[in-house]
Amino acid sequence: MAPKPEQYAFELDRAAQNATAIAQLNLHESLDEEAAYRIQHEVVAHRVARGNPVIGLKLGFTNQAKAAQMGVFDVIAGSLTADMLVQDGGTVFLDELIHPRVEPELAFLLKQDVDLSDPIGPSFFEAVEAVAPALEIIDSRYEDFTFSLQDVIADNTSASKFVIGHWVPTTAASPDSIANLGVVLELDGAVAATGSTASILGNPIRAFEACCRMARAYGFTLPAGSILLAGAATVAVPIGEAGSITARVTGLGSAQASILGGAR
Ligand code: OOG
Ligand code: MG
Repeated sequence: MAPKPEQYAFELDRAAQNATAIAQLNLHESLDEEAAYRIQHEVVAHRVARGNPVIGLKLGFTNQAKAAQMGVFDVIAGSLTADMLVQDGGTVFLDELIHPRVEPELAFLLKQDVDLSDPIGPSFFEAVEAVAPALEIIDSRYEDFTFSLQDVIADNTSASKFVIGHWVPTTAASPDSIANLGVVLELDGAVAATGSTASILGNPIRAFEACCRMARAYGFTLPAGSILLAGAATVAVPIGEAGSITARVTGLGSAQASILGGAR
């Protein structure tokens, strides 16, 4: 008999807690995306039960190069919990992670609850109070960082840690202001990847719309104060033995973290 969703959720949560990879679940053989999101919500419920509330929503595969890197082309969403947030300039501890990779991203801060019963919803500038450069550290709980769409959804989209730089208020006066900004990812001060915010769904403003769409479809909420991660602006880069990671976004600033614990 196939394992129950709560068994999959337990296994994925334990893999994250123990920083030990598990074999790929191959959920695509038996489950659709909706069922995979139900497992994800159970995985997140374990974290919430340990005192780590949900503080935001992240998107994955909003960038073509990144999607091609993993061979998965549908936009996915996951929950960000309080224990995942690393202060800007703070430290990421490798002993909590399996095989982490880092991505430069853009973050949005919601100033109002998004009413998901309204099919049109607020515009980006109505809902988003500020934008910030961000780093996302992803860490698939599957061996070899290999998964199907359903597998990565159930694994809370590999969400692991994230760092937010200084928030910059959005101004309705300049709707194109974040549409095409240069993005650089640095490991130990050396350029590891470059891209543009334009590679995030053609314009990162669309990532806000995608958050609303995914929230409606799969039962996420978007309360005021939520942090949204728009998805990577470049491919993900293994952290390896790097001692520091930095994302720089032209005109917005940077997000940075130190890495401690040596390579695993
Ligand atoms: C899934 C997460 C992808 C992004 O920004 O595209 C993601 C993965 O690649 O493990 O966070
Ligand atoms: Mg990401």
